[in-house]
Amino acid sequence: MSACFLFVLQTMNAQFVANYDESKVPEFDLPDPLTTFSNNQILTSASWTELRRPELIDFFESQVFGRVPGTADAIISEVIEESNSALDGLARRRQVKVTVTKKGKTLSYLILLYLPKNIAKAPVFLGYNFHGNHTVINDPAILISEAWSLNNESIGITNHTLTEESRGMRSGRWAITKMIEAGYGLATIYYGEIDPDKNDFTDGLHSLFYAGDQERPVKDEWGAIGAWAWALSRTMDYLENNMEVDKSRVIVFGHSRLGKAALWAGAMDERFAGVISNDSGCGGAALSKRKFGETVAQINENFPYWFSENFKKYNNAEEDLAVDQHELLALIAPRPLYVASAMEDEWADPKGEFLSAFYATPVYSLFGKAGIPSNEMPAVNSPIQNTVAYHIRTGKHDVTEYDWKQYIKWAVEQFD
Ligand code: GTR
Repeated sequence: MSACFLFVLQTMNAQFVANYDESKVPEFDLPDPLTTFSNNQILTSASWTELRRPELIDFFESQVFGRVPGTADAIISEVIEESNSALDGLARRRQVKVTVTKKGKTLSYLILLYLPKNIAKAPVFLGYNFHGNHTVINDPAILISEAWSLNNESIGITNHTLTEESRGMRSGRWAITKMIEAGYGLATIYYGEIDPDKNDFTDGLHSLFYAGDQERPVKDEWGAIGAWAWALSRTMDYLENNMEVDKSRVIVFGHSRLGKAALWAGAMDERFAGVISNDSGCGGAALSKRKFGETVAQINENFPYWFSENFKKYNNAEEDLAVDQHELLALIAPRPLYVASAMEDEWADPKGEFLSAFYATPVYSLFGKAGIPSNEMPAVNSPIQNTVAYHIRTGKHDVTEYDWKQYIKWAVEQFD
């Protein structure tokens, strides 16, 4: 075999090998959330809010998630289905169609809302689901979305189409009865209705916002995560005006890629009273500069449409990033924040998720709020529940009953 041929073969086979070895984590300088880009110390909560918070938002917008190019021309919402006796009489159910109009184009999505029956104004958890509202609980009244879906044969989704077969199949990820019993409601949306999770910018929300013959976002404009985050805020617009919801207690939740979207929405939009990141990993809670598990280059290669085009500048160049993800978390301060990891979810770098919450803590301290007290990870299944909360549980990348049990307990303590 010629040397040249061998080289080509080796290059083709040059596959990314994730680092899962703590001793191979590079030395890195973590930016100080309390030092501005022009090197000024932030000593008060007021100067955090006036100086540091805006420049960090600006950086995450232009370099990481991308900016939203403008506002919608109109947004209307209508209740298209409701019941005052859902889930065996425990809850009220509302299905609300939201229609966004921009430059004559429209995009509609459905919010599925369950509210505890005996509470006039309920706090709610708001979160996207991966495979349609009808998957979150076995309730025959839930409408099935016609939007494109990733296939998932384990829950009966083939041909990128949602069907009856997957009704209730993701109920294990949504402890709805437990939420209702604790006095909380749930608002959920199928994320594929906002932007289908594929490398195609001609569909979904982005396509409404193009100027002239634009066909994809420009370098500092939003990717899919930016679009998903934007629609969480539009859903907050709706919830704010819903008399059955306590708008001062809307907690945005998300798992994995949708955890990244929840963090970004919660960072930007201070109407979210709290934020929960479940296994959000790279581009979510995990520190990028550790390069442990999924890296910036990997995520941008596998999902080139999730972040802004600018974020690709940091592929294999995390040291050039003027921020790290602990500063995304810090943008949520002083509001309650829960970061959770799973033992077997090494790809998401549990330690990096934990340290990120730890390094966001000085900003919470500035507001007199308790964060993560030490850089020693807590034992498995032993949550730390302060204003900043963290747990690592046994098991895989998933949302489990254990996770919701902790979130509900913490929410009740923080918000009641
Ligand atoms: C993975 C991706 C992660 C995470 C995950 C998920 O393939 O690499 O960043 O977002 O998907 O959303 O389940």
